[in-house]
This record gives sequence, structure tokens and C-alpha cells, in this order.
Amino acid sequence: MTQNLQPLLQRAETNGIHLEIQDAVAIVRLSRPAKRNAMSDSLVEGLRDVFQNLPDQAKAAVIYGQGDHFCAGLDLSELKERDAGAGMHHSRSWHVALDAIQFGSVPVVAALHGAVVGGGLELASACHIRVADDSTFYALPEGTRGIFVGGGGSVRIPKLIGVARMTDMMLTGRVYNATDGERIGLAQYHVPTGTALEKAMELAKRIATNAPLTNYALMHALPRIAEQPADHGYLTEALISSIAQAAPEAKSRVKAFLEGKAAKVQKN
Ligand code: 1HE
Repeated sequence: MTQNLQPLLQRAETNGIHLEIQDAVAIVRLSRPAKRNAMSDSLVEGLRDVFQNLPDQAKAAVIYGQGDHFCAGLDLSELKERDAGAGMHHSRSWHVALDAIQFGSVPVVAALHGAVVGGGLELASACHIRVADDSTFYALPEGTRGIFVGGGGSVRIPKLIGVARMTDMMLTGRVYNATDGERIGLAQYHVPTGTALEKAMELAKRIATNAPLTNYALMHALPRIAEQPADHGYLTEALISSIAQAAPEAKSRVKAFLEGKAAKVQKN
């Protein structure tokens, strides 16, 4: 059944996000370039709405920022209005929105350029793959602004780069460039300036052709298994792999390979 996308597209525009679907890929653009895509409450709400309501035709997603930067983090102009209780609920609203990305219906590839700072890095770290062009720089200016990460960064970022590097970034305001960002694990791909979106689309289109259960297992089981004690992890792995291999799609793909009809793994 074809879903009527118009209400979702319109709500997204109102919240500062442009959404389109192309070749089974949902393309999500942060669209507040005048504010360097700083994440206002309404942008955070828009991300939650988009990722909780992606249409069935989307099998992968790409997220990128309009203008010269991916995202300048929290919209600091809204921070001054909050007391402690409101601040806690605000942080929790980011957790819901970024969980909708990490644990949503499809793998998400972030195309990074320019500033990926503060909440922008928290957003990028909720995505499954990060492609950074050469203009990218990463920072956590929360330390120098007298605040702390609140969008899940203290959980996700140490998993990418380790506690020591995140501590350094926040204590000293250290900024990583694209080359060093890839070296330490902030991005999996480093591409020439201006080509991150193209590379992210290439990857997303490929991801969209995977068996849906494989993508589901990678998004929902792998991060949980990685946090389980080894003996629990082995059991969860056995359960997930048996479910995946029992799917008709797995059987037809393996059969195609055995009959010489599927692509071999190629050396680069
Ligand atoms: C903003 C924001 C913002 C820009 N909130 N308005 N994040 C930060 O501490 C990063 C703050 N931003 C910057 O360091 C720079 O803006 C950038 C390096 C990202 C870009 O520099 P540039 O020279 O291209 O732009 P600009 O001239 O600094 O900013 C253009 C406009 O965007 C300007 O507004 P205007 O009305 O004067 O035109 C800026 O005020 C506005 N702008 N960034 C609000 N972040 C869940 S907790 C997460 C905690 C955090 O993310 S804290 C880190 C916040």
C-alpha cells in the first residue's frame, strides 16, 4: 500500500528538516543553515518524528546538513530559558530522538562536513555509519560553555573513541580534523571536500539491498551483544543468526551464490 507521505514531509519542513525518498533511501537534510543547523527543540522533535515514521519504502537513510556545516549542536539561544527539571526533560527528549535514529527501522548514514560539534557530534554518533569530507571538524565545546553533553554523547562517543579522548576533547576544547577524526574512529570514511553526500548515498543504496533481517540484526542485536557478558553475547548471537539464516531471503541468497549467480567478494 502506498503511504501518504505529505503530512510527514510537511511536519518535517515546519521543524527545520527536509525529507525526500529516493531509490529506497530516505534523505534527511537539517535545514537551518543560517543557524549552522543548531538543534532547536523543534528540530529535535522533527528528527524523532521523521525517524519514528519513516515510510516502508525507505530501506536506509542518509542525514546531512544544509550550508557550510553539518550541525553546530544545541541551539544555545534556547538554553537560557530552562530550569533544572526542564533541562532534564530536554535531555531526555534528545535521547528519544537519537534512539529513534540508532534503534529505528533502517540503518542511517551521516554525511558530515564543516562543524560536527557538541550535539552535532552526538547526532552523528547515533548514526550507523559516518562519512566525513575533508572540511569536517569535530569538537565538544560543552566543556568551555560550562555545560555537559546531554544528547547521549557520554554513552555513544566513548564507544567510538574511548573515554580518554572524549575527556580530552571536553577538558581542553581539542578539535579533531577529518584525517585525525577517521584515525581515532569518529568516522569510518574520509572523502574529498564536497563528496560526503554522494558517498553516503552510494553506501545507503547498497545497504538498502541487504536482507532486511540482516540490517535489523546489525542495528538492534549487535550493539546489545557488544554490551553483554561474553556467555550472554554468544547465546544472543546464536539466536539471532539462526533467525536470520532461517529467513527465505537468506536461503535464496546463499543458493544464488552456490549456483554461481551472486557476486563474489572482490579485492580492492
Ligand atoms: C548558533 C549556534 C548554536 C551558531 N546555537 N546559535 N555548540 C557550540 O558551542 C558551537 C557554537 N557555534 C560555533 O562555534 C560556530 O557557529 C560554528 C563553528 C559552528 C560556525 O561558525 P560560522 O562562523 O560559520 O558561523 P557563526 O557566525 O558563528 O554563526 C552564524 C549564526 O548561527 C549566528 O547567529 P546570528 O544571528 O548572529 O547570525 C550564531 O549565533 C548562530 N549559531 N551556532 C545557537 N549552537 C544536548 S546537549 C548538547 C550540548 C551542545 O551542543 S553545546 C555546544 C553548542
